Amino acid sequence: MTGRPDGSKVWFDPYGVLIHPGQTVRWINRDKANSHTATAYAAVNDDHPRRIPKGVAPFNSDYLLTGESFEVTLNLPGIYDYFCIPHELAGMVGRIIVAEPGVTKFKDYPDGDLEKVVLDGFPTVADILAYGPLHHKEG
Ligand SMILES: [Cu+2]
Repeated sequence: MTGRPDGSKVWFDPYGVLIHPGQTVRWINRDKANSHTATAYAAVNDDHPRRIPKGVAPFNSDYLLTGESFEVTLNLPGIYDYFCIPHELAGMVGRIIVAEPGVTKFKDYPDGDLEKVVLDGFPTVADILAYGPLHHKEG
């Protein structure tokens, strides 16, 4: 989690990652100007549409102050979309793909239930599978 020193822009870096089942993802708030959350798309998280695999317990870091961190271990293959509670509508969202080695295709979630600024914030499944960790071009 990071952002400009004046807080005018915030983002997850990387905002797309590819891991294998059983690996752990850790978010660290490296933004000196803002608190952030890493919150899975799910009904229990502020009534959001579910965008994590069926059967997985939705995660929510709650607010992380500068220097604080949160981690989850993801065992089930699939797409895990998450957002930052205060900055979702600023496009602060991210995507984790959990895939067995060699898997090259996943069914994406329907777009209709999210606003365009949010959808535009996600890296594509194809890019994550092709390039691994994805970083925004500019801060
Ligand atoms: Cu945030």
